[in-house]
Order: sequence, then C-alpha cells, then structure tokens
Amino acid sequence: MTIDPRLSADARTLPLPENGLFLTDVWDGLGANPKTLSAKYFYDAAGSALFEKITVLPEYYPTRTELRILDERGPEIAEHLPEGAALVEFGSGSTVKLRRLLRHLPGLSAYVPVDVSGEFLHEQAEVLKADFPDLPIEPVAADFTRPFALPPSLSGRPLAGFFPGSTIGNFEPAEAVRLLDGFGRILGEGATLIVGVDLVKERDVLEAAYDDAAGVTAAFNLNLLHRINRELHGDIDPGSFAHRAVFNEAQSRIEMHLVSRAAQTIHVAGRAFAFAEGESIHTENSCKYTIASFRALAARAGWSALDAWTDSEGLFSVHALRRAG
Ligand code: SAH
Ligand code: AVI
Repeated sequence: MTIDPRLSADARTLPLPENGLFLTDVWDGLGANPKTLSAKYFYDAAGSALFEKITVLPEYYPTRTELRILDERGPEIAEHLPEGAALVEFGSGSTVKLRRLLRHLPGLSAYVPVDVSGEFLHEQAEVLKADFPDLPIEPVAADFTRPFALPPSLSGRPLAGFFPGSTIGNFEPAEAVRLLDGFGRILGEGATLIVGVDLVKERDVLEAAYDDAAGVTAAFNLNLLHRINRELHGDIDPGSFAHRAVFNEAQSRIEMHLVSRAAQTIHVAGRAFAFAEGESIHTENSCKYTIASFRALAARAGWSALDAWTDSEGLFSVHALRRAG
C-alpha cells in the first residue's frame, strides 16, 4: 500500500476514497510494470466478509494466536493505557480484538474504530453499541493512509492507539514507518500504541496461511477483480486469473498475486490493459518481522518499545509502544 505524504494530525479532509481515486489508482497500477493494485481495495463489504472467513480458517494462525495473547496478557497490556483514554483503532474490521481488550479497560472513555470499509464499519459499530451501551463509540470511515479528522468530542482526552491484526505488515517498511509516524502525530506525544505484528516463520506455514485448502483467500484476492467490474465498469473474467501466494524470504514478506492464465486484454472504464500469459498483478505484501526488527522499524517512526508479548510457539507478537517527545 502507498501512503499519502500529506498524512498529518491536523488535516481536516478526505473521508473514504472516492471512486475517482479508486479508478486512477487502478489505471496507474495496471499501467505500471510490474502491475500492482493496492491491498486497501480488497475491503468493500464483500471483501470484509471474506476476510472474516479467513480469520477462522485452520491455516490462518494470526487471528486466533493474537486473540490468545490479548486474552492472556490483557491485564499487562491495559497497564500501558492511561485512565480515561479514548482508544483509536486503525483498521478495526469486526472489532473482535477490541472486545477481548475491553474487559481489561474499565476506564476507557471512548472507542473510535477507523476503517476504509465504511458499510462494514458502521454495521459493526451498531452491534458493538448494542453490546456496550455505556461506551461512547464514534466510528470514522476513512483511509488511514490519508489525512482524516478524529471526532471533535475527543479533544482534551488522552488518546491511545490500537492497530491489531498485523495490518502494519501490509505496508512495505518505508511505508510502515510513514504510517506509524502519522499515527504518532494523530495520537500525540507520550501516547501509547498497541500493535499486533506477525512473526517470521517457516515457509510452509506462511504459504498455507495465504493459500488455504478451502480457497477462501483465493476468493478474497479475486474479489478485487469483481470489485473493479462492479464499480469501475471492468470487463475482467476473474476465472482467467489464478491466486498465488509466495514467501519472498529476501524481503521477509508473503506476496499475493493474481496471475493471468492466458494472454489477454482487459478493460477498465474504457482503458485497455494487455497481459502476457503468466503475467501477474501484485495485490498484497504481508511483511513478517522479528521482535527486534519490528522495534527497529517503530523506532524509525518515533516510537520506543515499552513491552512485547508473544505466544508459546512464537507465531505472533503484540507490542506496546510509546510516542517519543
Ligand atoms: N483489526 C482487524 C481487521 C484486520 S483486516 C483484525 O485484527 O482482525 C484489515 C482491516 O484494515 C480491514 O478492516 C480493512 O478494511 C482495514 N484497512 C485496510 N487498509 C486500510 C486503510 N488504508 N485505511 C483504513 N482501513 C484500512
Ligand atoms: C489484514 N492483513 C493483516 C491480512 C494479512 O494477513 O496480511 C490480510 C490477508 N491477506 C490474505 N489473508 C489475509
């Protein structure tokens, strides 16, 4: 994913990406060599629903492992959040992780889920409000790589950030530094950020997690093509592309691609894009870290390490970071 360089705390603009931006990003990405599309476009309502199915697949260890860490270490994690804090979650999805933390955060003054998948965000916020009627919940539909405003009602409250799921891994390291620095500007000096980060492990485990036997991850990847057809007048035959997930060890990342099964030309809103047989669209990176390599990256973005927790098998990590002055 790419980060808009204008990301800053005091920006007051730009809610959801308009279709115009989706279109120009798709045109730019398919016109590039190699072809690429931003992973943030996976998440329309159908993509968010498919991601939820991924999270319970036997091969997809990150969600259940992070949930276990949050369950077991919740009290220690909570100690790093100031009393009366408003918690801003970046890429909140189904809010399942927040639910696990909430029982350890009785003093939370507000919860602000931020997500680019607007319809899903609002549905999930309504369900959460029904379950936690005393907690002020203020959803913000926004692309967090671009400038966005927090609700004015938060002003004066201490802010803390929550960024679970290893969504940070979907950004290449230089982009991840810019994103974490942007979160620091939004949350302010001295703020705490709790981040979930997937750890480097054997190729077989990683590749199975991104190419499951039931084909759900393939459907998630291919949904991007369906979305282009739905929203941008595309004429793509999704069946003419194959899902591929491969661990790029040198870059310590899983790469997802959509590989053209044949030489073909597709059209998006009237513009033509030619594919050779076997040519791919690079749709996602999912970078994997060690505790030390993630701490080094966070330090480059102005965050110092407070603590980190992992599961007994060393599959996944949760970090508490503090924004330096
Ligand atoms: N936090 C949840 C969901 C992770 S999936 C969990 O841990 O299970 C990643 C989430 O980030 C999705 O809900 C997706 O819609 C959201 N997302 C991805 N890119 C985004 C962006 N640029 N801005 C805002 N939300 C984004
Ligand atoms: C949201 N993100 C951290 C997921 C990941 O594991 O990189 C997205 C995903 N892509 C394929 N499966 C899950």
